[in-house]
Amino acid sequence: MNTSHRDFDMTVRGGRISTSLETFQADIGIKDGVIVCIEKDLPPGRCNIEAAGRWVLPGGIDSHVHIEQRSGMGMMCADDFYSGTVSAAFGGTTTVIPFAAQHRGKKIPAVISDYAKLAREKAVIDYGFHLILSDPDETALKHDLPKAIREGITSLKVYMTYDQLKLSDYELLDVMALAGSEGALVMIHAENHDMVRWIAQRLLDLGHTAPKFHAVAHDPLTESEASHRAIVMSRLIDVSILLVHVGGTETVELIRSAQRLGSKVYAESCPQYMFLTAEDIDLPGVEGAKFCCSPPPRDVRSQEAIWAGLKDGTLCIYSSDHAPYRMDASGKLPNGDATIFKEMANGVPGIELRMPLLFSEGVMTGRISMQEFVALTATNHARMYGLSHCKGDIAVGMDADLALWNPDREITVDSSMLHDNVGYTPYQGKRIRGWPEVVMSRGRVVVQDNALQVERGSGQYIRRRSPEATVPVKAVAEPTRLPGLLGLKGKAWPTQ
Ligand code: DUC
Ligand code: ZN
Ligand code: ZN
Repeated sequence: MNTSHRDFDMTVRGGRISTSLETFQADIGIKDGVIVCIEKDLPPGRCNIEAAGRWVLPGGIDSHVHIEQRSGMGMMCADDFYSGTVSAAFGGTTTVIPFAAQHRGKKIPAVISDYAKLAREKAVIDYGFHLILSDPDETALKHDLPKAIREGITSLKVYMTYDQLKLSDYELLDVMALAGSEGALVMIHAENHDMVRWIAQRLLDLGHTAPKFHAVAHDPLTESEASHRAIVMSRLIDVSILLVHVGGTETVELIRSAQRLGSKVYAESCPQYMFLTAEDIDLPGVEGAKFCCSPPPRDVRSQEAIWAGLKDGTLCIYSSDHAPYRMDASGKLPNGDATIFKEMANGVPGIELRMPLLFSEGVMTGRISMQEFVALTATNHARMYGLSHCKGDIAVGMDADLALWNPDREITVDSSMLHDNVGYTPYQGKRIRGWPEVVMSRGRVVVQDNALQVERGSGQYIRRRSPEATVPVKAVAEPTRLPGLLGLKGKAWPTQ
């Protein structure tokens, strides 16, 4: 080992390290924010953190969060870049990828630069951006998107529903083709808009306005139909897509079979589809609004399907889809107690509890291994979103983004202990075993002794690279000839 590397700014000592591939006992030496040495019995550095009895894991990457963003329905979410990233850090997450959201009529370069300014002033951990695209016109497709992708925004989210955001199938194909040629990933919110609208109108005609009817309007078939359509479109032109917030059994099944056919479809799920069901929404008055997101939580059978999908790789990403809206006129209740299910802001908070919930219910119960936990919460995000050159792993040369987990710490969730700006949590009262007690980002201690240790604005923008496939494609179907016939250039993703 290079002796100059013995001059550590910090060491993390005596912990049990886990990456997505292995677990072992070692010390970690850090210099200039980067891991420079992983060995047993390292000499002390200028600062030293005792990690005996702790799991030392890569800091989490939450690749689906809504922070300081206006929704399609025009509501500003409750967390800004300060409260959102502080809350993330307290839950073991050291990198977030929120959405710069293009609303119709807005120019993409301005959307990105305005959003970047908000983040620069407030974020306490590192971040990249996705772009939500609602207007893929010629300027966007020919100029603005290629430029944004080259500048490190290598993923685009598109919606198949919501009046203000929805793209037509024609537009979806345009965006997929562009992403394929520029080496970006298309993230898809897949719900059949007209099916949801049609059911909702009939429910309202019958006087069914309570929050629980949100889950009825967003029937699982609305999700699986749109997911299937998106998958077929991506196969048609041989482009990779990622279906976000998958919640339904049938959707998991069809993703699994599409992958067997060689489809380059990847998929994400979130805590709300593993720890909540539609029954949670069935509360008196408007209380159920706290549990309403799209797609909605389903049932115990679909929870099991999500666990199985995360375990067998059908679903490779576990993120929070943190969509924080308060129980007041700013978010969930624009018309107070008279708010009907169609009017509530869509989304649940989860940025702080995402990792503790999976650690407790997954690792501590033996449902998943520690390596699987690391892959699902960090390493796969890094690969899928072009961050694996610096994040998502514990290895020499990587950013020293680490979380020290105490597996013996037990807590009962109460919204008052969380650091977001929402005022409630759908997981109120839940017992959690295991907690990230020390969280470090680029070698800086961000959280220790239950207190924030860094300044606002100290997080950095990460220019992301092209995505990498997280699972090998096993083709059994005939490959499409269309890209060749249409002259679509494909940029192959690197594989590891
Ligand atoms: N989609 C999301 O990804 N988050 C919240 C609401 C929505 O529709
Ligand atoms: Zn969505
Ligand atoms: Zn979301």
